[in-house]
Amino acid sequence: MARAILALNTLYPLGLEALEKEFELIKLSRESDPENAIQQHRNDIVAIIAGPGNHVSRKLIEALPALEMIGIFAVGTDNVDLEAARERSILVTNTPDILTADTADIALALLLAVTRRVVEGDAYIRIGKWLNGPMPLGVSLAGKTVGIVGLGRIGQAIAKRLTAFDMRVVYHGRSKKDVPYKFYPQLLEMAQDIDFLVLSCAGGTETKGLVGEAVLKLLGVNGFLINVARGSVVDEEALLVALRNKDIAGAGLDVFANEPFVPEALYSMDNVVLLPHTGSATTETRSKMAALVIENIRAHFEGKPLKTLVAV
Ligand code: 8YV
Repeated sequence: MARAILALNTLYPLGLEALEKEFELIKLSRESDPENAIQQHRNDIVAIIAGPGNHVSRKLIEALPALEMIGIFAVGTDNVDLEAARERSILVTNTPDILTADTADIALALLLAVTRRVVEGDAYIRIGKWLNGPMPLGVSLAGKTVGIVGLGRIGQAIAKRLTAFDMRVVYHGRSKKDVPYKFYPQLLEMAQDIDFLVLSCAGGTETKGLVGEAVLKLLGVNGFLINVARGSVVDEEALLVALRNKDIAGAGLDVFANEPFVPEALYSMDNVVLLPHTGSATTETRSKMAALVIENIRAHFEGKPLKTLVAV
């Protein structure tokens, strides 16, 4: 039996070539009839490679009787039905740690960009507006309070950077941690005490719609929201209303509910900065992430221990 890998993601920039000698690769983006390609190879597919945009559903897992492992090209695992994987003892791996610094940097980039009007300022020069006078003023960061939702590895790296900017950090999450920042068991309470809300928690059912109308109202007219977690954590409709009505001052968003589709209403708002899910998008980090996905797959099929197994 040929061993096949169903590649829902191409592991850019490294590519899948390293696996080509050992496995048949089914690159779904290249298939004219993806459903048919899966059906044809269903008994041979031993591994799936998937990025955050690729939903590895119970239906897909159950359709593949030889499936042994799922290699996620991300730290987040919300795109995989982990329960369906557990029931079949299918191993799941992800890419933690190596993307922490870059993702934390993007949170800071968004915070700076939206408060100091960086994108707006760039356009101001390019379209010749500076010649007619100065642009509107921005908002200071030093001395302000930031509430982080999800103080995991990425959240802590964001906190470290914020501290260097002379900001006060507080946080909300599932549990209190051994850190020098104030913990809020209730998000609503934290929202009314902060200037900026930064989301760096896991996606999935537990955090779905966590930030809705009530949180945004408490964040307030001078508050900014930064999301480098998952679009699902925010009630996108409520956010659009809050931004339109100026219930909050602005937002920096790297993630959206239905990527790559972004609500068009956001395009024309100058109090938002938008990025196409680029938290880990550097050549260095994406190369390391791709290498780790490949390393885990190889290790499994050579009977060696996996480097970054997700507890399912
Ligand atoms: C993705 C991410 O890995 O790690 C995550 O959970 O969301 C990103 O870093 C990246 O978009 C690659 O597809």
